[in-house]
Amino acid sequence: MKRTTLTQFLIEQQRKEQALPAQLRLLIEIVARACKAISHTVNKGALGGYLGSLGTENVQGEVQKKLDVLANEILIEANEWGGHLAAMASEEMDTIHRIPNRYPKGEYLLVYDPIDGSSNIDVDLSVGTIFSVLHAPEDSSGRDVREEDFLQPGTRQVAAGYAIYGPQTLLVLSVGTGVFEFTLDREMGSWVMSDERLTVPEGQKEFAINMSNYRHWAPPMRRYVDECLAGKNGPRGVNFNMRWTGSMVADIHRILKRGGVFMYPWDDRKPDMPGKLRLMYEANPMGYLMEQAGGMAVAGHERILDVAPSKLHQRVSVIMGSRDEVEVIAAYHRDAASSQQTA
Ligand code: AHM
Ligand code: MG
Repeated sequence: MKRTTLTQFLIEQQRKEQALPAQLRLLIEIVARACKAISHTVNKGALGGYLGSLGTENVQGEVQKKLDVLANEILIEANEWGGHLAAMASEEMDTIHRIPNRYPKGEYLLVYDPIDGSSNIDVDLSVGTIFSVLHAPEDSSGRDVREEDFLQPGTRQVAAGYAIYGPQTLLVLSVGTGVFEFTLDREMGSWVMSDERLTVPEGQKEFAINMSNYRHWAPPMRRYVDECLAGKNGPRGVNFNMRWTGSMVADIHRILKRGGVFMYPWDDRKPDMPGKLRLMYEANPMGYLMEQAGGMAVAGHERILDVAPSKLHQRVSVIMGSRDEVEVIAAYHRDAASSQQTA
């Protein structure tokens, strides 16, 4: 079997597809290298003293795990000297991280969730790193990058991906020319392509949602899940399966490979919050990958990538996966919205 490494793939994308400027290629190589280091740290677990919480909270009031903070530092150290970034931002930092003046600055903004699914770290379930890349606005050159410069809709992403630290360590990536998967070859220390041009299958009757929140959901979500649970004898006329890992990367990866739908909708536990998951470094990069793989990603009836962010850590309702199922759920949201209008 011909082995294509990540480096070869990126060079080919740069040459043939003209999809990849040199700085963006460097950025992806560096993020991929940092993910190798994070994978090594995740693997060491208790042996490295890396499990457990730090006793601190991030800006969103969530308890930080040691690995959240460590992985965040690994990504900063790997990226800040390369000359490809104007600034970065992450789930674990209150505000943006500017590139220190001792390093050259580049044209890209990197936004990431260093460890997604943190609650799974200590029980040895899959976790991952999610990242999204944007262009710094043209008018930001020659001045300090500001938080507002990051507030661009997901349609403006030029690349996105995730690493998943599971039974295998994988990197799943898109630079706007489809979705490609690479497996970490630990002996060689390289990422080797293991799946190309991923397409989200349709017709898979499987949904992923935290069912314990059922009583808090809005009517269109309950309608959809009720119909799934009713199975063969219900309105859908078919039995559904359910899976929930509690790590978005793991659930999304399964759906990219075998279809189905992932949902973390708005609920009334915190009615003023549009959802639990974060737009800029969870929903947008995953939505971009889904769309690049032929799937669909909505926040109800609105496309996630069209949502205009008003703050860095903005949250959003998330429904994404196989086009056929997401369309059903989006239609239920449209129905509910139009019957509210006519009431
Ligand atoms: P995290 O980035 O702090 O780990 O939070 C995000 C995670 C997602 O990976 C997952 O889909 C969701 O939160 C799980 O939430 P819950 O614990 O409510 O099921
Ligand atoms: Mg997360």
